[in-house]
Amino acid sequence: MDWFDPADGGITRRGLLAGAAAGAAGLAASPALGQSMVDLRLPGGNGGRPLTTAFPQKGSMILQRMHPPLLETPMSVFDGDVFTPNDRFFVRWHWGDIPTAIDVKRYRLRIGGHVDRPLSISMADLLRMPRMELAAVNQCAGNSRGLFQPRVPGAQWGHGAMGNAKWLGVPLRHVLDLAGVKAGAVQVRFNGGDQAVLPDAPDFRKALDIDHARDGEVMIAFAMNGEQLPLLNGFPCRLVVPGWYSTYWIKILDRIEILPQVDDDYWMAKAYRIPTAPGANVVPGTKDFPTTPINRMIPRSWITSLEEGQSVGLTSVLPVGGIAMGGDSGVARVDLSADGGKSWHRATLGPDPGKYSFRRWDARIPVAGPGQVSLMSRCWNMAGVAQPADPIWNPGGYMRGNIETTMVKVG
Ligand SMILES: Nc1nc2c(c(=O)[nH]1)N[C@H]1C(S)=C(S)[C@@H](COP(=O)(O)O)O[C@H]1N2
Ligand SMILES: [Mo]
Repeated sequence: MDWFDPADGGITRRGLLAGAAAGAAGLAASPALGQSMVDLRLPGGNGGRPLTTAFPQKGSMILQRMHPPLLETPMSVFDGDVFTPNDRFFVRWHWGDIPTAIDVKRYRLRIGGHVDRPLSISMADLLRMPRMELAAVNQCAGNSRGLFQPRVPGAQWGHGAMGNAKWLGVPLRHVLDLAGVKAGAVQVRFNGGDQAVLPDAPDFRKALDIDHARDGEVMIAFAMNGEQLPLLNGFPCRLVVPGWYSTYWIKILDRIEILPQVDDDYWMAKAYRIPTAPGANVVPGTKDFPTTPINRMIPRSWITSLEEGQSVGLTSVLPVGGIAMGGDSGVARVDLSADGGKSWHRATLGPDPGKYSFRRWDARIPVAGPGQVSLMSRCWNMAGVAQPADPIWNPGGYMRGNIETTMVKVG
C-alpha cells in the first residue's frame, strides 16, 4: 500500500513500476489459453469456456474475449470471502485501445466545463485529499446476459461479470466543490484513458445527474481491497457509483466535465438504455419501446457452495451457502427452497459490510429422499423488494434479477 502513503503525498517508485510493469508484462503479448474449461450451462449449449491465466495481475479467469479483454469470474470464487480478490475480479473494456502502462507521475485528472475553476489534479494531489472507504458491488449491466431466452446479442456472460470490493478514494463531491460547479449545471460526464479504435467510433463516456454526482457516495477510487487497482480494473483511479451498474464506473478516469445540459452522447442517448416498463421487461422480440438510461441495481442472490449438476451424498439436511446483494439498498433477508420454490426456509445472514456490498448467507435445508433437487435462493432488500420468480427480457440483455435455480443430485 505504500504507493499512496499520505505522509509524502503519495507516489513511491514501487507504485509507479507496479503500474508500468503490468502493461509490459502482457497486454501487448498474446495470452496463451489454459487447458481447463468451465461449463456455464448457458441455454443453447455453448457452455464450455476456456480459462486463462495469461493476463497481468489476474489469476484464473473465464476468457470471454481476448482483445479488448472480457474476463469473467468463476462462480467458485464467490464462495470464498465476500470481497472478491483483485486478481479474480472481472474485466470489461469496450474499445481496443486501452493503455498498457500508466506513468502515474504524468497522470492528470482534468475537471472542466461548467465550473468556476478548471482543475488539473495529479495523483499526488488526489492522494492528499479527504478520503472515504465503502464496500460496493461492481456489476455489469449485462451480467448473466447469456441466460436470456430468447437469446440476445452482446457478451454472453454467465453470473461472473460482477465483484465486490472495499473501495478507497476521494468523494467526487470534494473535487467538484474545489472546481466550483456553476449554477445551471445539469450533469457530470466522465471519460477514461482508453480510446475508440476507429476514428468515427464514439469514445466511451458516461454521465450522472449533478445531484447524484454530489451525493457524497460517488467516489474517485484509487484502491480496492487495500491495494492499488489492477491496470485492467482502472489503475490509477476509477469512478465508483455505489448501487449503480458498473457501466458508470469509468476506469482510468482522466476527465470530468460539468454539463449545463443532459449528455446527448452515444453512450447515454443510444446505448445502455432499458425499457421504462416495470422491471425493464418487454415482450421478447419487441423493438420499439420507451427507454431510459440504465441506473440502479436490483436484489440478486446466488448459491455458491454447490455447483450446477453436482452430486452430494445421501442426506436429509443439506448445507447450502451463497451470496446476496440488495442492489441500491442492503440485504434484508435470504430464503432458500429445495423443492423448486414450493416451500422456503430462512437463511442465516453473515456480517453486513454495508448496504452496497455482497452479504454471505448459509442455510441447512431439508431434502426429500435421493434424486434431483432444485435449489433456489431469493433475496429481499431493505426497501422490501424481493427477486421475482420469472426472468425478464429486453434486447440489451440487461438487469437480470430473477430467482436462479441450481440443480444438484442427492444420493
Ligand atoms: N474507461 C472505461 N471505463 C469503463 C468501461 C470502458 O470500456 N472504459 N466499461 C465499463 C463497463 S460497461 C463495465 S461492466 C466496467 C467493468 O469494470 P471492471 O473491468 O473493473 O470489472 O467498467 C466500466 N468502465
Ligand atoms: Mo458493463
